[in-house]
Amino acid sequence: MNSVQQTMTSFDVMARRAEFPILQREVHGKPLVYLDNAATAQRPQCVIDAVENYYRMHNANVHRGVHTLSNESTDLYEGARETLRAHINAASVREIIFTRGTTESINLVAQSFGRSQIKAGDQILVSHMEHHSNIVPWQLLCEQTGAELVAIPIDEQGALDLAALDELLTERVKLLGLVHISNALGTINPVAEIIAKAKAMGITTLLDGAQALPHLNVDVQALGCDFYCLSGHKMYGPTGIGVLYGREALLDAMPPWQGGGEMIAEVSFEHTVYSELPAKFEAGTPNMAGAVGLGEAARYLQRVGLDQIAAYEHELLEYATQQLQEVKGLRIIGQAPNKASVIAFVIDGTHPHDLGTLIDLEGVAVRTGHHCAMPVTRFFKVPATARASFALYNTFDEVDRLVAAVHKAREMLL
Ligand code: C6P
Repeated sequence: MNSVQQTMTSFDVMARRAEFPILQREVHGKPLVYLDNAATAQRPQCVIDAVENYYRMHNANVHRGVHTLSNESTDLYEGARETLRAHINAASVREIIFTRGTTESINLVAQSFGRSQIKAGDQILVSHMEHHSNIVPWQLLCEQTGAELVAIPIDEQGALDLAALDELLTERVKLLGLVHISNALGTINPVAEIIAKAKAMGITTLLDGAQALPHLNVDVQALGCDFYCLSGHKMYGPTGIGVLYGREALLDAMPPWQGGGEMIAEVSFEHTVYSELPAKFEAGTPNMAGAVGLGEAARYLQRVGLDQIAAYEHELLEYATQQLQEVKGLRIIGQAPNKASVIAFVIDGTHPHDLGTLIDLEGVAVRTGHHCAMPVTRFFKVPATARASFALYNTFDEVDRLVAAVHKAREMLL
């Protein structure tokens, strides 16, 4: 570990590492360096235990039985909802809808809110740095309604063009959908400020928080957004579970998206009465174990402390940025002043996929590709990037391993 950096932080990264069993494994005979956290983070033992314990001791369908296991399962599931409510400071558990993840949360808003509120001629404003999950659901809605999708430009650093945004915020915009932290660039957008402007114009706002939850304290009431979407697996929780936060008045007025069990109060062939929130938007047997694991992940983040995590990851980001910039011909894609711990890069004369394959041989996992944000790679005129994304368990030694692997790969390829 770099001794200067070591003295800068009091964050006990070795204690954190011990909580993640997968970090003990080797890849290609070398200790694993996992730097693909933006794609999915690893799970701590407490989350694995919570899921296992749920299946071993409490598994039963929720809200359906009078028997003991069903009641226990319901209590655990609803307890997780309360944990998530508190974690993002929503006003009520009625505002926390369990979904499969960010993608499903955005699709729910597009199809339920969008189809009932957005019409031909309206505009939906997103940004040029969105993940496909915050582009394609709106394109589908535009095809269905005749609305128009408009993108806020970005600049060469990978920051939003705020002057252009001001011009684009017109009466025609009915919904603004913005990524909180970009997965492809690492940019942290000034979302509170932007939401305030949109709100003043009566525009409904949605934030894609998939990458924000593992790095930041998120307070949906302080942000003032109408909808906030997150994925469990990016914040050390299970896959297949996430949350849609929506302001209660909006969710109440929205029609159900999917029909089925548990989202109804009464059904006959003539007429169906829908359940109250949040059940109205949770058709079918939910992912109970996933919700329990996600609740535990939120508690884990609170125990470690998101402010401490953010400060430590910022040190890692600065060190890695400085070290990678020493590599000849390496260009970092995304150099906005306010960034989370994501570094996307290309090296002149090499293809990112070849780089990624050679880096893997050194036991270091990075993602290569367009990261489901093709407008970004197109904007920077690159076919793809290699992306190292850091989590609370990564170390300065691991940054050194990454940099050594990049140097070696470059020499082999050129
Ligand atoms: N980004 C990445 O490697 P889901 O798949 O629904 O959990 O999350 C989708 C999603 C939405 N928005 C942002 C900003 C994201 O980063 C992601 C997932 C992963 O960058 C997988 S493509």
